[in-house]
Amino acid sequence: MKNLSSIFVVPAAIAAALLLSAASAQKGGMACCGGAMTNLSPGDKAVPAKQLKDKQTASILINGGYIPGQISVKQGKPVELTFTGGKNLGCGGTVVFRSLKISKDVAVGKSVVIKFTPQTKGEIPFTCSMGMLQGKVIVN
Ligand SMILES: [Cu+2]
Repeated sequence: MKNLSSIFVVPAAIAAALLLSAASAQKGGMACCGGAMTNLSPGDKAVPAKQLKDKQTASILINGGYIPGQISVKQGKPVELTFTGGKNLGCGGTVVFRSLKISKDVAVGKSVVIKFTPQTKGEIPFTCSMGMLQGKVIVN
């Protein structure tokens, strides 16, 4: 029986590895997020940050992607983004704003707040540690 089970397990592992490498090759990136991630792109709708008196805030769930994947903010006003780790966090547990030199870790069920003040209009991308999960802050 021991021999029989190993005969079945090995081909299954090879098939899974082939599927994973094929999926990552299609996206042209590294396999840091594995096959579990479903929402790798930021989507096409920006959600406006909540405007408070002296800051603007938004909450983003990391669960197979960023939900929402795009947040619009106003130039020159402090931004506070709360990232929360969902069950399907994967390597999304590190949030990187490369252009702002910000990198913070978050665990499943926990939150981390990232603060900055956008000085120029345009887009500020954020990613997972290896750049597969992508989101952006749009500064208006
Ligand atoms: Cu990743």
